[in-house]
Amino acid sequence: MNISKSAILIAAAMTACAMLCSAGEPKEQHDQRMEWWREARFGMFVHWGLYSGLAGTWNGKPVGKSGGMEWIQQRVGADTETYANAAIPLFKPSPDFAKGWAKLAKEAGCRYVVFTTKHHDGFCLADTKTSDYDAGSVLHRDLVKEIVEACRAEGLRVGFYHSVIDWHHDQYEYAKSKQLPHPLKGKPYPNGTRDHSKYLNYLFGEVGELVSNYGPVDVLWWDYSAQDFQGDEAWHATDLMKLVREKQPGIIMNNRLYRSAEAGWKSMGTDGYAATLDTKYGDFVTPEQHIPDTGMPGVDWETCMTLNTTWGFSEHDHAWKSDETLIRNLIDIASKGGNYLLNIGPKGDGSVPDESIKSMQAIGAWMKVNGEAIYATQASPIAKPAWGRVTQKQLAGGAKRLYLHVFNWPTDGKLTVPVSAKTAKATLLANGKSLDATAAENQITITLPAESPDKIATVIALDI
Ligand code: FHN
Repeated sequence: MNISKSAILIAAAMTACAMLCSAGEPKEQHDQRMEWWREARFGMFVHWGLYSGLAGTWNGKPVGKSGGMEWIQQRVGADTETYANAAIPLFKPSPDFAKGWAKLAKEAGCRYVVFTTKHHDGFCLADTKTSDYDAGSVLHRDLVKEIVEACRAEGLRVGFYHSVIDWHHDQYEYAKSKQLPHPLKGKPYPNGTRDHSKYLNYLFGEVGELVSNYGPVDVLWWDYSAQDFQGDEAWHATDLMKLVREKQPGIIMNNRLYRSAEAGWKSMGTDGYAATLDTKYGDFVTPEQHIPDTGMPGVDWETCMTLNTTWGFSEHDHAWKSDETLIRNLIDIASKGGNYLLNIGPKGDGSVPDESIKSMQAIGAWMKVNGEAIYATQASPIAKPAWGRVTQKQLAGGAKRLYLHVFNWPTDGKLTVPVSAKTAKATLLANGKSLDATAAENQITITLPAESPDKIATVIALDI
């Protein structure tokens, strides 16, 4: 068959295209950049700022018992001056607050920490030249520097959360979006007409400092866009991401400068996530407060979640998730090939609520024994079994190791795994004790001890 020269050229071009992530980055380079993040599986989110000192209380009364108290300015409809006058006196970071965070993250088994350099209220934790609504002007400290140094001292990767929404800046044109929140939403601009491009100059300046002044930054966690205000129109997103990548070539960024199906969001709902991502919009999709039922095959994704119901500290929110829920969430997410970014909301002095410390330490105790079954694993090769979840690793020589995370211990002492294999070797991960495993046609049956060693999740390593 005589294949025309142009057909060969077209096929070659298509192959080259397939090898490139749509942002023009070769696939192997993209995979290499994502490698540490994909292996990490578990990070600590930190929401901390002026709202933390208010602790969900305004004029001596609880603003609410649930929901994000980092939104307190929006929830009470305070302008920036009223909010700042109430909040600043209560925001008194102790000298070594950041070391406490970093030690807790390390103890929990987290591999990276993402913290709020600026949330929607617009207050910057950095000592920035771009604003006097910052820790440098108010506290004569650079809190970003303190946190980065503490995290690095514990060998943790560092991520900057940065809100593009800004309730402080007097040129931020909040009227451009009906969907994004603002304390003055629906009201005329108090300072007359606004010029959003001036806000963008500020945004680029502040982000430019963050990616220039603190050494290698591993993650930039943007937050957030709406369908009616996103991307280049809202944030000059293409140029903003270009600025960041030029300063930090290895950085990993989420998709939240955009909000569209091809950027991994189907709707305004935080559950409207799509397992599609053109990487020009970012490197991972960010399901919030939920775990996609079958994961998000084909894209990198990270579920972010609170320990109770609020991201920022609230003295009224006692709806703490159980250790079982948190550990099984981590396993569930890893079994679907995702990352878990679990949030703490420190108080106004930077101290971490006792309940949060206990939760993170409980996860750490489980990870100390079973971390091998989470770190650097891939999604399960089989559908979710009734007894628990599965993660996997490729072993040298072509063998495969399945990690069987058993939540529901079989009463008859027999665990069936629907995989076919010629040989099977099973051990309890915690102590290396061998277990009897028989390989049949399409399943392997493992004989278990009468009692489950770990009531939350016992891990069996099955080599096939
Ligand atoms: O509005 C924020 C919220 O306060 C919090 O920071 C979460 C974390 O993912 N992001 C936005 C809501 O989606």
